Amino acid sequence: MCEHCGCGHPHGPEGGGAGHETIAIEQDVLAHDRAHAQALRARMSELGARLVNVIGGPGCGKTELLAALIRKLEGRRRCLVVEGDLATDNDAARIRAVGAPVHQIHTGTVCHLTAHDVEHALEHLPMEPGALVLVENVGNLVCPAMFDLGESLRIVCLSVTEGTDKPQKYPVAFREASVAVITKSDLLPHVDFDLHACRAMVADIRPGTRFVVTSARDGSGLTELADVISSLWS
Ligand SMILES: Nc1nc2c(ncn2[C@@H]2O[C@H](COP(=O)(O)OP(=O)(O)O)[C@@H](O)[C@H]2O)c(=O)[nH]1
Ligand SMILES: [Mg+2]
Ligand SMILES: [Zn+2]
Ligand SMILES: [Zn+2]
Ligand SMILES: [Zn+2]
Repeated sequence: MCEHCGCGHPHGPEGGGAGHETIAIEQDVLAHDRAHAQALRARMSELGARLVNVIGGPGCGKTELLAALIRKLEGRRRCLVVEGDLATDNDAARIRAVGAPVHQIHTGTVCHLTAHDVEHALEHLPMEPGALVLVENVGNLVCPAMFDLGESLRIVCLSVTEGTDKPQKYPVAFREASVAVITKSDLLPHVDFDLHACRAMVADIRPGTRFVVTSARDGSGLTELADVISSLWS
C-alpha cells in the first residue's frame, strides 16, 4: 500500500497469493500503474511541462548524456531530473554539479521505475510551467521497457561499446522508444560497432524511430537531440 498518496492500492508484489491469484494481482498492479502514468501525463500537459524517460543498460552513458543536455539547454529550458538507481546518490551528485534540481530514487532490489515512483519524486522538485523533466531509469534494457512513466518521449540509449546487435537482442526496449540515441560515438575508432547496421536494425524493429548519434565527450549530436526534445512543445 502506498503510504503517501492514499490511493489505496498495492504498489508492489507484496499482495502474496499463488497461481491464478498472483497473476490477477500482477495484472491489477500493472493496470493501476498505467492509471498513474496517464494521470501524470495529464498533469504535465496541463502545466505545459514534458517528461522524458531515458532507458539504457548500465554504464551506457545516460547520466553523462543528461548532464550534457542540461548544459546545452541552459537558459532555454528549465530542466528537472529524477534519477533511478538501486543504490547510491552518485548520479544525482553529477546532475547537481551541472546545476539542475535532482531527486534520487533508490529502488533497492527493483530493476525499473514506475510512474508512481516518479510522481512521488516530483514532490521533491520545483515543478514549474514549461519544465523539462528528465528521468534516468534504472540501468536495464529489459523491464523498464514495459513501464509507462507518463512520459511524452522515451529515449533508448545504446553505447558503441555494447555491440551492434543489441536492438535485436532487446527488441521491446527499441519498439517502445521513438528515439534511439547511440552514445560514446567518440569511441567509434576503437570498437567494431557498425552504425549503419545498427540503424537498419532499429528501423526494422520500429520504422520511423529517430536515430541520433551522440558523444558527451565531443558534443556531437547534442544539438540534434536538444532539438528533438524541444519539438515536444511545438
Ligand atoms: N568516451 C566516452 N565516455 C563516456 C561518454 N558518456 C559516458 N561515458 C563514460 O561511460 C561511463 C558510464 O557513464 P554514465 O553516464 O555513468 O552511464 P550510465 O550508467 O548509463 O548513467 C563513465 O565512465 C562515463 O564517463 C561518452 O560520450 N564518451
Ligand atoms: Mg547513470
Ligand atoms: Zn503513492
Ligand atoms: Zn496508486
Ligand atoms: Zn524491473
